[in-house]
Amino acid sequence: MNQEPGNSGGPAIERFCIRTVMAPLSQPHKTASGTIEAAPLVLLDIETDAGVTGSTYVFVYTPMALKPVASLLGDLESLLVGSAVEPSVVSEMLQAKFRLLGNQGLTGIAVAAVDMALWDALARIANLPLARLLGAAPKPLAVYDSLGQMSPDSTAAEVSTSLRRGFQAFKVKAGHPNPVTDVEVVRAIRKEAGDQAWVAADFNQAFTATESVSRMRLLDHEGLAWIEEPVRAEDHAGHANVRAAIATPVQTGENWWGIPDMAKSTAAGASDFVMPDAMKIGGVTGWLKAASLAEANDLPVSSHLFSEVSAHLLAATPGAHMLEWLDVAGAVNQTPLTVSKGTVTAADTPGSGLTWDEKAVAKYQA
Ligand code: SMN
Ligand code: MG
Repeated sequence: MNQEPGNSGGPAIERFCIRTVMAPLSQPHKTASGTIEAAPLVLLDIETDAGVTGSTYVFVYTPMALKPVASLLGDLESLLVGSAVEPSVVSEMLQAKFRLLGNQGLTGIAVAAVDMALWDALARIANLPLARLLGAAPKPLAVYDSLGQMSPDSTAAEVSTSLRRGFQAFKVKAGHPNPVTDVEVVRAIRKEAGDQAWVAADFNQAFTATESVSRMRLLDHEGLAWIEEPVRAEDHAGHANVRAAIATPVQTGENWWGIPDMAKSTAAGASDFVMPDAMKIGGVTGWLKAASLAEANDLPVSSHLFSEVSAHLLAATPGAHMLEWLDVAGAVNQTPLTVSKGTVTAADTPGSGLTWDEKAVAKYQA
């Protein structure tokens, strides 16, 4: 029997504030499966009767998804006003409501947005950083700079800048038309950052298992920390086949819609590492379930995008591995993470690391 969010006498939801922005990126982010020119974000603030507001954002990949997600959140507001600030219960109830439609895509995004905003509200009501609310504490986390698909020379220039900012680890979007370019890019990073630099690569689902294995014949001896999404995200057997055929560890998870997808992937032995996306996995509530499943399968856990909340989540995750830095919300967040000696640490302040720059939000309103 699914719980309905009651009014347990604790804080309750009063209203939503929903805004859509196109947040500029430091540069367009090119992948083997498409380019992100700017970050389409839906900002969600949930005001509670405790006088505290929980904030989050969701990254919706394409401007076409901004209005539908905002509209869906508007409908959820009508449903949730007066409900208790109980994100686990609210997420379960909403997922039950979307059972027939499915909790993937726009519905999954909307439910995750509500979940992350409610957890932020809970942390602020408790006057705790989210990591402490989850039973841990902010701590230094290994971080990598997530670079787009560029030429070897452009990549080297980016790495040079990144090194000055304190990064010591780098991921590149591989899958260049000429496979040799992938090798040249990795070697350009090593030339700039040192032979022992941590380097990963991402195929972004662009190839068949056969094509991936063939490409990895060139990359497999470059000491990559991982090759990410070598085949379509939902092709768990394909991931496992590539994993069996190459020496480089396989990484995947950013496109799992909730725990069911993760369970299929781990059951298939699809990867050596996992990287749930805080939004697609189901917000904080989904992440906590994913962290448990990863621990049960002895799989190191990294994050995907959503660096602010991920810095809290990884601090509370056994087997935390790497935090991805791709600053999609930097243009509208006044309290960004800072990188120091290859690590980031969430601020020991209430919430999950977001304070809107209202002038910027207005400037970039979509
Ligand atoms: C990625 C995908 C889509 C948008 C930005 C980044 C990439 C990653 O797969 O792992 O960061
Ligand atoms: Mg990726």
